[in-house]
Amino acid sequence: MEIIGEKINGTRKRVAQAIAERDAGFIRDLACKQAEAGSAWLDVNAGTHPKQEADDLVWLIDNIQAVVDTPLCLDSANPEALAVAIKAVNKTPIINSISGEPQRLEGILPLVAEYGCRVIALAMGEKKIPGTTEARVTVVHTVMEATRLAGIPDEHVYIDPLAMTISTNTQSGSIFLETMRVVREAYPKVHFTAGLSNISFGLPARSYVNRAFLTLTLAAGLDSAILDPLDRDLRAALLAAELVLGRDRHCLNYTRAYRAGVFDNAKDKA
Ligand code: THG
Repeated sequence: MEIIGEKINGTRKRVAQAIAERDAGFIRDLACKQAEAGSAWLDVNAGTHPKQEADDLVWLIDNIQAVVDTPLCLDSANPEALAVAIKAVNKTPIINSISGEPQRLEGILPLVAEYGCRVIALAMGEKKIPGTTEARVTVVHTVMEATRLAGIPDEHVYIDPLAMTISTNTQSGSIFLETMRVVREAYPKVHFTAGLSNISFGLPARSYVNRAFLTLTLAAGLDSAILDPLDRDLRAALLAAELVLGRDRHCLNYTRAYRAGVFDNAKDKA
């Protein structure tokens, strides 16, 4: 599974501060640490200042690319900011994200097609996040019709069925899994992704919920996720799940990570 490192996100207080103060060292450090921890992509979100978003994104991108060559996942709903950011990247990025919203499709799909990007598509329309599997699948059909019309291959599309917190709807996990199952049947070539930690928002001991969700969604075919790669327990859960699912040839990833100290090795010996 491909890890999309989540930490460079301007909605986080410490990152917002670093952006405002142009604290390059803080951002570069986050980029290095997430790349070292095995991120295939780094999510870049400049936060919630629409007027400054393009400038902030380019500043973030320049600083990340000064220290790592991991490709980027440009996290913005703003077509103008994305059009500027896309010119600043060294490697073809993932655009995060489109949705069923016509404005977003019209503004962002031409960019995705022109630059040959991958794109994350949220299973939601203009406003509310649909509460049922059926309604989410309906949105996915709309989005897939638009991506195909724009000439984007299905294998460049990452469907995000939307992980919503279980604390306000106990069915959130099963709606996610069921949406994945139905979409996978209709579009076998698309990828899947999720903002993993949303699932546990508002609950105590969140990391257990995140790990259970990751394990179950991996078994159901999740092949990428936006998560904290510096969470060692989460990475250990990921390595163990992929091992059990037969996706780790000669157990190399698992044993290498063990030797690198990703697991709580002391507990293992007790
Ligand atoms: N789907 C897609 N993109 C997304 C999301 C999604 N992008 C944003 C978000 N959701 C995923 N990214 C993050 C980034 C950081 C944190 C959570 C999700 C995070 N949260 C801390 C927490 O949860 O405790 C609190 C903030 C902090 O540390 O300051 O760090 O669903 N396509």
